[in-house]
Amino acid sequence: MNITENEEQPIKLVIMGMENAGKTTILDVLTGNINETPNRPPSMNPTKGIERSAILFFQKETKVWDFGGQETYRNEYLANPKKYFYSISFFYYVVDIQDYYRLPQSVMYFRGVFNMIINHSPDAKIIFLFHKNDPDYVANERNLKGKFLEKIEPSLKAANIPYTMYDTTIYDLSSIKIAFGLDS
Ligand SMILES: Nc1nc2c(ncn2[C@@H]2O[C@H](COP(=O)(O)OP(=O)(O)OP(=O)(O)O)[C@@H](O)[C@H]2O)c(=O)[nH]1
Ligand SMILES: [Mg+2]
Repeated sequence: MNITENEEQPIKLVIMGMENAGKTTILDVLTGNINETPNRPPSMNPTKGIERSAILFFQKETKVWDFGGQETYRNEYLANPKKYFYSISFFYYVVDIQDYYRLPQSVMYFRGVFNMIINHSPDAKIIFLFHKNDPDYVANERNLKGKFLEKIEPSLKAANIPYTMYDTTIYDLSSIKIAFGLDS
């Protein structure tokens, strides 16, 4: 795809990760649905399938695809990659760093979607959000961020794919905005 074609199409930004990781909450911060620091995690419903919306991202009209992370949906995406993984410019992968039990599944899910990205959107920019990095969360010896990276970095390096990462929490809205290039 050349640059001209690219500019004519709206940018496609995808956000994926396990169920309950915080994807929809993160998008609510970007759209202003959440505009002040909450006292406790807001009550959210699991996303059914994919929810599409639009945001301004680096001053450009951008289509956002919020991929609900429950198991049946995850299986569906991986079984039908051509339907979901085309023309992605930005691929955000959210890891809940407080969710010890889902970490191995999150590693597996990332591996699955990473293969699809390589095949269908090899130019996608990959961004990890290590989310629920709450101020009162004591990063104990479990170090889920380190464990996740240890498992997936070899594949990223072998494929020579660049990536960036951010630590985010709803208790610091700017941590989320910065990860999407908005304010400071
Ligand atoms: N402690 C904490 N909880 C959070 C944070 N962000 C989101 N949550 C909570 O995490 C839960 C799940 O949030 P959602 O945004 O619905 O998660 P999701 O990734 O969209 O889940 P699916 O739609 O099922 O894939 C909700 O109870 C949120 O309030 C955070 O930074 N810290
Ligand atoms: Mg959701």
